[in-house]
Amino acid sequence: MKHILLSLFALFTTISVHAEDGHQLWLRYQPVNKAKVLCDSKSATIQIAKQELETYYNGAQIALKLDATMPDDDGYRFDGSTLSARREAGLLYGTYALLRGDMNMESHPAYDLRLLNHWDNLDGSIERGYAGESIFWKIENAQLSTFNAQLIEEYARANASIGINGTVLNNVNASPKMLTTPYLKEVKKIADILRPYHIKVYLSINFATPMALGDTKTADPLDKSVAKWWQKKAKEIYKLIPDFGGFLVKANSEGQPGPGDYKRTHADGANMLADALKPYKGIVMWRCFVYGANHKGEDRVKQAVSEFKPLDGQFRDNVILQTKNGPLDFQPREPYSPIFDQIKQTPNMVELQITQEYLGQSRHLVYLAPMWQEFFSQVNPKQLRGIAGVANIGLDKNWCGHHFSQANWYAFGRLAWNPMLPSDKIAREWLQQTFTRDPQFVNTMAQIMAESREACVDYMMPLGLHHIFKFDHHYGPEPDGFIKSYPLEWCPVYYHKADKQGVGFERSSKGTDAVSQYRKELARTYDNINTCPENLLLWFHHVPWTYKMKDGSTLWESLQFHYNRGVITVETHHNIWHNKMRHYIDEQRWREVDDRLHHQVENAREWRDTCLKYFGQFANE
Ligand code: GCV
Repeated sequence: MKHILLSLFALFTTISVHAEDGHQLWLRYQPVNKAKVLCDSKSATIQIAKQELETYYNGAQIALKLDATMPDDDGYRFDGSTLSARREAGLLYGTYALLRGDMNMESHPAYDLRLLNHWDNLDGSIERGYAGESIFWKIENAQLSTFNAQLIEEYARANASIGINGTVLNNVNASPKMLTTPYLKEVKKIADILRPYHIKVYLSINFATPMALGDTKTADPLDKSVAKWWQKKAKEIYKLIPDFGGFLVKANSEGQPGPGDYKRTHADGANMLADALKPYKGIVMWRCFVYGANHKGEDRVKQAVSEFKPLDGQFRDNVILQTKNGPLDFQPREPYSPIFDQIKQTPNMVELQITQEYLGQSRHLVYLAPMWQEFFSQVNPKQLRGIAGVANIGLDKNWCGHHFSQANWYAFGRLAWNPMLPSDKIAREWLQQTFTRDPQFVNTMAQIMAESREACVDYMMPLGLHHIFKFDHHYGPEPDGFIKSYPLEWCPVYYHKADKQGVGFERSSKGTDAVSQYRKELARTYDNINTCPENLLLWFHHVPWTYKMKDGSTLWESLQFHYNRGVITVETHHNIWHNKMRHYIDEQRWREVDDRLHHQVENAREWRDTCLKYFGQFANE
């Protein structure tokens, strides 16, 4: 820790004259070096808190106190002179709250589980990563090579500063190698660095690992040799990492192995793993992102409920179901996943995607907090056990590829702590810490951030259109996309169903009846074309081109309006940044953002032109 602070200090002294590369994220505190910090404990966590406060706190004196009467583990209270918490973690979170100028005297997290999910492969590549290679995994000369320990500590500090307390270190499309001893030893080294920052490590596992490694003949969860293998493996893991968090599992989904390969259920599979982890208090996070297996042919957005609802109540108490916010796949706008209405006895976690797979990746400025808040306005945050975010972090100097993509990492952490925090407040907090406190800059950019997600929906897929991306890499439009050898659920034409009558997917009671998976009042609202919110119209209905929208325009006119509005909005954003924002901040970051905004405008125009040309063929027939 000491060396990080010293090197950061050295950096600060040169910052004012040199360009900034964004590596410091929102942690650009200026050293004050005047606070006296009183505390008894010498633990590593307290030492971190102490050093941060001694260096950066702008008060004369502060005491850190462990207080067993505090209501939860991670919350903190500050009375003007003493920062109290039940555990050291709370003191650390309170420290960072003070440093960001948060005057909230008492704060408690909504969830115990606030996790990042890294889709990092063991060869260093990252699935849906747009900011360079993995910070954890690297192969050199065909050998596993170790990570940069200082970088991992910086990562830990950044996460602790926003309250994240767990991380899954590898891709859900997991390699069986992950659980071999050389890799587990690396995991132990990472866990040792993260521990003082109160971040637990978790691993994604490949369900067929024992068989793939040649240790068992099958991966059948009801086979004794298989269960035994997992128990032994759990013992090995916990010997190395006593506070290991548990497993994240993608099973029988997109080609991954799972209990279904042996005609067993997801509950059979999850419970077998849960039993292996139970003696050590480990958990299993079992993903509900499944389609194309048992319910092949059914509307894809219905399949998770069809698969998991009959299993509700059959899971061990250390299993949590982890489900994406929407029923399809991290689209710019989706209704929430009805799993959250249907699964009542098993704890649920929501999985959000910080990396912008479908929202312009790290090339578009799209602030995601408003989208996540839309989810929390539909699904009561209190009914969830935890929250996971698919990380957008890589080896790029600025961690996230786009300077403004850092805001999504930051916002995820802040919302995981308190899902009710307004997205505008988070944006302002982040802008002030990351760029400047100048109110002109902050007001303007907060406004741009607030508009950015709706602009993206407008220029990509307005009015409930979805999944009309280019194949595989999901960047740019391909509304005519159809590949015969691909599953239909990967083809854009399956989703928009444009023909000369209209456009949209009929999921009402007249169609696939996906609406019936929602709670009653909403099911009724979505079912009726006249009450269905217009921003989800084509998600739930196949709508005639001449359909009259609420403002009197036809559907086709409205579609054109939205695509054009999206483009105009990002053109305006770019103009403002280009012409007005330069003198507020350092040249390097200004230029890098400017380049990306320029590109974003071009890409938005491509979306508009391609989609309107394609849909126009039908609409104007
Ligand atoms: C990790 C989508 C993505 C895949 C991802 C998958 C999942 O299909 O395109 O890259 O795989 O979701 O969440 O499992």
